[in-house]
This record gives sequence, C-alpha cells and structure tokens, in this order.
Amino acid sequence: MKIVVTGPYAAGKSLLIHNITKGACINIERNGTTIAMDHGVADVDGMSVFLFGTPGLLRFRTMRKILSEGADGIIFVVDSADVESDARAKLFFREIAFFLPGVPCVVAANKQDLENARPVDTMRSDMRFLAGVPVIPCSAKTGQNVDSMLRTLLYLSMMQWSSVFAKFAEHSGKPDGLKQLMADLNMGRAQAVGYLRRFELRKLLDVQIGDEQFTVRDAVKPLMENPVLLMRRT
Ligand SMILES: Nc1nc2c(ncn2[C@@H]2O[C@H](COP(=O)(O)OP(=O)(O)OP(=O)(O)O)[C@@H](O)[C@H]2O)c(=O)[nH]1
Ligand SMILES: [Mg+2]
Repeated sequence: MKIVVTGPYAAGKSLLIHNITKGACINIERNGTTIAMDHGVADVDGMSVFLFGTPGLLRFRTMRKILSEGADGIIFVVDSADVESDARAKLFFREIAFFLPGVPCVVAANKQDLENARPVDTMRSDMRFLAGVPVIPCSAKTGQNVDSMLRTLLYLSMMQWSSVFAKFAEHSGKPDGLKQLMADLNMGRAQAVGYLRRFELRKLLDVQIGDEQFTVRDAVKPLMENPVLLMRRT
C-alpha cells in the first residue's frame, strides 16, 4: 500500500517514518527540515508499505501534491505539544483532503512523550476540523503506539478496497483470472488491468505476461481476504 505522511512543519513526519521503517529510509532535508521528501518501506505482516513523507513548509505545495498522488491512506501528523501549530495543521488538513478526497486518514497526535502534550480529547476540541477522523496518541521518538496507529490506517485503507481485494484473492492464479475479475466486478478490461497494475506496483500481487492471469502474494492473501487480521497484533 502507498501511504502519504503529511502535516505541518516540525510535527514529526520524518521521525515517524524513521521509526516505522527502523531507519531504513531517506530524508531529503536541509538543516533538519525536509525540503523534498522522506521515503521508506515497512513490512507489516509480510505486506509492503510504501511511506512518503511530505515537506511541512507551506511553499512546497507542489511537492506534496506529487507525493500524494494515488496514495491509499493518509497519516496526518500533528504536534500535541505545540498549540501554535494548530492553525497550520488546519491549512494542511484542507490541502490533503483536496488532493485525496475520500482516502482513509488517521491523525497521529505526535510527541505524546512530552510533558505538555495535550490529551486526545483536548486536541479534538482545539482542532474541530478533525471531527470524524480517528485521532491516535503516539510518539515518533519513543515509538509509543506507532505500530497500532499504522495498523489502524492500513485496516481502513484495505477495507476501502475490500470488494476488489476479495476478488483478487478468489481469482488469484486462475488461468482466466482477469476475465473472472471483470465479470465479478462488472468492469471493462482497461479498468481491471488498471487495478492489477496499481496493486502490482504496491507489491500485493504479480501480473503474468499478457495480463490474463495474476497471483496474489502468499503473505498478503490472508490480509486481502480478511483485513481485520491487521488489528490482531502478534
Ligand atoms: N519529544 C519528541 N520530539 C519529536 C517527536 N517527533 C519529532 N520530534 C522532534 O521534532 C522535531 C521535528 O521533527 P521532524 O521529524 O523533522 O518533523 P517534520 O514534520 O518532518 O518536519 P518538516 O519536514 O520540517 O516539516 C525534531 O527535533 C524531532 O526530533 C516526538 O514524538 N517526541
Ligand atoms: Mg520532515
């Protein structure tokens, strides 16, 4: 899955990606401020999760637009300790909702390790625009709650594709997989192949030459059939 990590300046986006990927990430920055992007890949129960962190300075809007393209989920990072940043958070929240309408989102109420961090209820009343979105207290510094925050988002993102994923799993490996997919989802060839390409790129499945057949990766199949498995932590 492709996940975009966005939010205002210095909220902790880069450190969060660093934590999730256990340091296996890049950050294009100058003096500690992201000027292009963060990128890293995490493995969650055998599923690849491609993380793209955005710059938090207002002027890099074009970069945020490019990075957001086609994302399956949004981690919106806010600073729980810095009330001053709430106004900027509102601008960024509007922006990402505009770039990715209808895409699942969780709010990472970051920096909970700090003494002056606000509890989630306070953040909700301080930032009314977060209504209807899960707000999850966490710390990119200590790693507190980071895994469950990511799993919650992945669950929501996979649920949004659940009808397609169920059919991917059902017709995986069949010689006429594509035809079955088109029939069951009532869609044309171009759209069905588009879906296969999308999730091949995200390493959830492999498409065989000629596109007639596809195979869901073994590790991913149980999650495709039953995304709630993501919530049952090992
Ligand atoms: N105490 C604490 N500090 C944090 C946490 N997350 C980030 N920080 C600090 O906050 C500062 C900004 O963190 P970054 O990860 O660079 O924030 P960012 O959102 O990527 O910032 P930009 O890319 O400039 O928008 C750094 O000094 C981090 O060490 C956290 O959970 N707890
Ligand atoms: Mg950054």
